[in-house]
Amino acid sequence: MSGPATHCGAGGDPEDLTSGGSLPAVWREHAGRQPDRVCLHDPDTGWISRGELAEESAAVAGRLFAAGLRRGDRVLLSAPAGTALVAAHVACLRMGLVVVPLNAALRRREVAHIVADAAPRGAILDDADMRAWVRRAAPEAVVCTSAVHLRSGKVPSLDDLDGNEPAILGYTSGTTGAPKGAVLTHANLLAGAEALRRAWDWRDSDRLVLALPLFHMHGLGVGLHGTLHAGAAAVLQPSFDPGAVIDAVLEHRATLFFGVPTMYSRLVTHRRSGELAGLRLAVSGSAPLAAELHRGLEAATGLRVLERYGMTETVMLVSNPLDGERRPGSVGFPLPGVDLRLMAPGESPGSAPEVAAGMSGEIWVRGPNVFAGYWCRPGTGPRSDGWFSTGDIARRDAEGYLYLEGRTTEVIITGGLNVYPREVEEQLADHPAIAEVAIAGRPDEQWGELVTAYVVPAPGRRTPTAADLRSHVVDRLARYKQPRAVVPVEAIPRNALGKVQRHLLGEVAGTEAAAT
Ligand code: MCA
Repeated sequence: MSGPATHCGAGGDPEDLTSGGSLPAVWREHAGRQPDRVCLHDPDTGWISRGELAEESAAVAGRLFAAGLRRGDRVLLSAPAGTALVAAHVACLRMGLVVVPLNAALRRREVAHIVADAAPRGAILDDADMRAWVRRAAPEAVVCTSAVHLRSGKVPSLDDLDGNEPAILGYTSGTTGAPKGAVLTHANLLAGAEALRRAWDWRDSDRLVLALPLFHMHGLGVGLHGTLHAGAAAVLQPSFDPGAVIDAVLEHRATLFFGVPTMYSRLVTHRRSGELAGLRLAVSGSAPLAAELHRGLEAATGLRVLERYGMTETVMLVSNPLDGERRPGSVGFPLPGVDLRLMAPGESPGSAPEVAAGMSGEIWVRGPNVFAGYWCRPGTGPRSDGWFSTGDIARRDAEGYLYLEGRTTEVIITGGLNVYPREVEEQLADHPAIAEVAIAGRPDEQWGELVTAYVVPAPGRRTPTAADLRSHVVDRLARYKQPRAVVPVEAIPRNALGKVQRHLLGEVAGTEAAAT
């Protein structure tokens, strides 16, 4: 390579990433051109075509409209991946409703927070508990298991969206422990999908095995939107099972697979992992892929996994090249349209030049994919000039490859899901056997990091086990946020201001009391 590369993927003018108008406008064009071409496979109902998805989503839009939902209204969506969920999602986007995807693992307290914040007027929720919680928290909202249970009605105006209209409210936690909603516009979603189409040469002949949940940016904004935008097809799986993924790759002659590192660590040890060799591209994201796992996958399958980096707030930002070297441990180069700068602590674009090559800096980004801001939190999110500080730290090597090195926030990433220590600590603080508790991630081969509780036991009490702590928070925290290990400590290390020094927790730890 001659000199540092700046962008990943095949050319194109970054400015025209949103020239299609909106995802629904592009989908409509695909359906109009080749209505019979298949686009989604559901394990229960089989393939549906572009035309069928267009018809089905229009019918759902008619039902939602008849139920009183109007442009700009927020609608909670949560169900296992399948064509019914996709039709509901597509219907909402087509008629200008704002989708609020909900992780099915969330518990009552977590759901109540989102309902209070987003003030939804509708909810399509597969889980009965979730429906009951939402009904209690938002008695006026239209709540149903599936849109087919709503009365049918006249189809409202579809696909005539302005790029600046909100499309998705994606809840993501912050250092405060209270999740906030990232407002992604139609232009953001389109720019995100178009950048990936160009970078990964996503073609209408591609078939993706999609075993990621459709309530996070990875499965939804990358997997589903990318597929429909490219006019390609996806084989949906309601949960991740390595054998089922391999079967689907063979049966449907799939060309693409996207996963989090925990999925790849399970695939690599599967006795039939070699049968993934037919894929043209396997992509990893949401958490760092260990260089060793990258090499192990190549040995087992012949695939050089392509690692990329993104966030709920920005769709995708950086990717290893499709053609050219994919470096283990690196996330590659900025995607088309993404302006990226590495800034020294306390500096920001405009206030100082970038850090020198080889030096670490905080990642700042700008581009048509970067979200509009956090819902109802003026003054937060991107600056008025569009720059957004990601909270991630990285360095570039001499050839421009980007390496993630850490975070300015304290988020733990377990199995590709973000957990914020403060939120877990707040829920454990009233446990009777706990005097003090601090939460941190511990390295783990399968999960990446394990949510670990460092506990100072209350006087006269034994250190609680991980099972004790889990049962204490069973109704308050999704299972993936619950501590998997407990380490007794004599004191929680704090700085002069009383702030927990999480990086020192490992050093003050005594004997481990319990782990799962
Ligand atoms: C499940 N469990 C977990 C997790 N998932 N614990 C910690 N971390 C997790 N991620 C719990 C289960 O509740 C269960 O607990 C126990 O672990 C074993 O469950 P198991 O059946 O083995 O797990 P699974 O159902 O197979 O799920 C593992 C998974 C899943 C497939 C890796 O976590 C997953 O789909 N992760 C991907 C999430 C994702 O889409 N992230 C993208 C975020 P118990 O035994 O107590 O019941 S978007 C993003 O990050 C950005 C934008 C980006 O760049 O992509």
